[in-house]
Amino acid sequence: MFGKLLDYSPEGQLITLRYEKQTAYLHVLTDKIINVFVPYASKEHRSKAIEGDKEQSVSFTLEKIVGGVMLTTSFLSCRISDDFKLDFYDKNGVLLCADYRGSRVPRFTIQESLIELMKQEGHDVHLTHCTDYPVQCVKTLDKNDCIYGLGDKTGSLNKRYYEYENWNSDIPDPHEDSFKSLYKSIPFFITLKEKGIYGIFYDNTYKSYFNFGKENDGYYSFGSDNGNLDYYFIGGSSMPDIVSSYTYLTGRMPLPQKWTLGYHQSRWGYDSEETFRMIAAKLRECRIPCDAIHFDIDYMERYKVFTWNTSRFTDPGILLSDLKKQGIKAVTIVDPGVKVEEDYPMYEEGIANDYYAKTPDGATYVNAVWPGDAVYPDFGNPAVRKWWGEHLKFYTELGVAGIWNDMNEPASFNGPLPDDVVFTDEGRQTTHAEIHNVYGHNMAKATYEGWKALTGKRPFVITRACYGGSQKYATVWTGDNQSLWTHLRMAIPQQCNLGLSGVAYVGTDIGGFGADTTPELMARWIQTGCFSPLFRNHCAKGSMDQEPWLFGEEVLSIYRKYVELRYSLLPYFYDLCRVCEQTGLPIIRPLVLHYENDINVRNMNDEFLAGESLLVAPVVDQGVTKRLVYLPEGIWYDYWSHEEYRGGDYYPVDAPLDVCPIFVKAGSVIPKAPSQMYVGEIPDPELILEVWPGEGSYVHYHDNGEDFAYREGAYNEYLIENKGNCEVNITKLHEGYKDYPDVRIKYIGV
Ligand code: MIG
Repeated sequence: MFGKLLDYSPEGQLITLRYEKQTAYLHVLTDKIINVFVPYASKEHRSKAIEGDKEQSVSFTLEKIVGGVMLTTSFLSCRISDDFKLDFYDKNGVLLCADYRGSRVPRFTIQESLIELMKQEGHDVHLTHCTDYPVQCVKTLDKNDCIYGLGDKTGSLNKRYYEYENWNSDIPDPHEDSFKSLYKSIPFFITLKEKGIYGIFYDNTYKSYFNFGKENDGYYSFGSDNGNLDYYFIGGSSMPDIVSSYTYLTGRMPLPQKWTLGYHQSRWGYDSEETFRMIAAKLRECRIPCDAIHFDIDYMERYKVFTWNTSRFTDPGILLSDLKKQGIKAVTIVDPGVKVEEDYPMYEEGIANDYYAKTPDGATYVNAVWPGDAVYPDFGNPAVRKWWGEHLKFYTELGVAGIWNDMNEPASFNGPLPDDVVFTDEGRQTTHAEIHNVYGHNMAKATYEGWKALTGKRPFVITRACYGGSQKYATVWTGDNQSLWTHLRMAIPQQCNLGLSGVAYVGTDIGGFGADTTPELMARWIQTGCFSPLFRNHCAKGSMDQEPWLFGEEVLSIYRKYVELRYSLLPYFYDLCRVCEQTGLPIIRPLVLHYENDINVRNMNDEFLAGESLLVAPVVDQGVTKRLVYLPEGIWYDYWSHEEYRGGDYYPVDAPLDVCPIFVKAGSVIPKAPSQMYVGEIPDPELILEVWPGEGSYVHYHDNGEDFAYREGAYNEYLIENKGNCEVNITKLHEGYKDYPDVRIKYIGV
């Protein structure tokens, strides 16, 4: 395809490779990140994920070798050969990743004669597993390679042997392991080898395909329908190092407001002032801590965004301020689809300014969503983002505290948007085919920036659809799951892989969105869910109510126990957010992130870490009251009984309905808060430091939890050294905020 390498020329850190049939580029961004670029569609990268110049000045060498050129940084080498074959090596010369040179051979073909018959019965028949895409890259796989990441895909943690597609999709059917796409497209994956590790960020927004060894055990491929071959090869010394480089490239979750880490109550179907007042009152009556109630589409006037129904709500401003007095904030849903209706200002203004997507012949493109016929704001246009952002004033003025962006795949009720619908990509005209996977990203960006400008506070934006890099703007949830045990189980690898893909602020609908939950499932879901950064019970209209008090006394008290656990751990979660902002490390982590050399955790689907100190092994199966827990190397303590365990082994652990097995790593310091009904109920709470046996050190972060003053230094940072034997040293690493009124040290296990 490329032919022979004719010559190569470096210009700064960009190397132009001239081949017989095509020119390609390698760009050394850092000693660990090399961009590979073949400009099939455009000379520019046009990345939506990466903002700003990520090149750090580093030295590297280029050396002519037999059959090609060797590029070497202090961390990586890349052998560049004819036909644009690239082979990456670590700094010791160990091969990490080679381009595949053989011909493609499917592991599986189907008997021709059966195809028609199978299709008639409705089977999904693949004629060949060797589809070629216009943009494509095939790389070798070693026997024990495991693959992680790729965002919100269903199925297991390890993506080896599976295939996926990136095409943001709103699929209301129960999400299954075999689904190729869901709402998000995050083309980043990490390959963990027996020895060695690397990541690849394939920055292409068109419909993309990933086949991780399903076609053939010896190679994997990624490709797209259109666009450039534009990927970043990321080397690193460990998985955290890779995640850190990926988030250096695409951005990190900014520190959220503290209250957003509290409990959220939601339901599609809360549709009147009385309902919201009743829910708030019930939460308080049942002593369930809660910081927010979500307003789903029924608060609007006929599903028109930027309106509020005034027959079912006498005065939303008063309602919201009454809720706020109880410590409960309002988060409102805002969908992208704008109702086609004369005299509706959003519609009229958008039409007058040409702010909606168009058909190829220049008419406004109309499809349908909740409000009926609807038009799609062209969020790739900066003027549209600004306009939308300014309109958010409607919500800020009423006292709304956060925005929940839904349906932004974008979803459509009248069939999918055709590929050729015309959108804008910044200054340039483009098509739905290219913009689809970043539509949610651009909407979240509009919401984030608009909200920030209006309030000066850290915006709380939730989005359903996103692309790589959306973590800079929004929190995500995994969309319409169902009240199924399989979905509770799936939530673990799904959130872990989102975290490895840079999206740290994640959650699933606790209790399940569709279908009806059972008391037992609810009890188990709250136990896992209380570790999700986004901690929200939500369910669908048409399914049974699932507020915590509807399952009897036993479940209510279990529910309360875990919401209280979460509230006590808020300083710890907030610290994890700070770590995430600085390093990109997620909050919910698969064990493999910290124990990558332990082969027992490479396929660990039913345990996870919350930060480095807590290991959670929830029950995710009906009727189970005892389970096997694997603990990686080191000493661990049962959170509840303080019993000591030696890591590197499996242990049977009791888990009656009210117990979620949790283990604390020896030497941990866990910062905790006194119990509160909402963040800020106690204006200036004390800090409780739980000090576990063993030695270790911990950095605790403290600020006002709301605005951006911390970026000017208004925060405190404390280094807490656990010296073992009930000895602790606290030093201030940074001072710019008030101290705690009191710091209480609780030694565990003495
Ligand atoms: O077509 O707004 O995923 O959380 O409750 C359904 C109604 C639209 C889908 C979201 C869900 C939300 C629901 N929405």
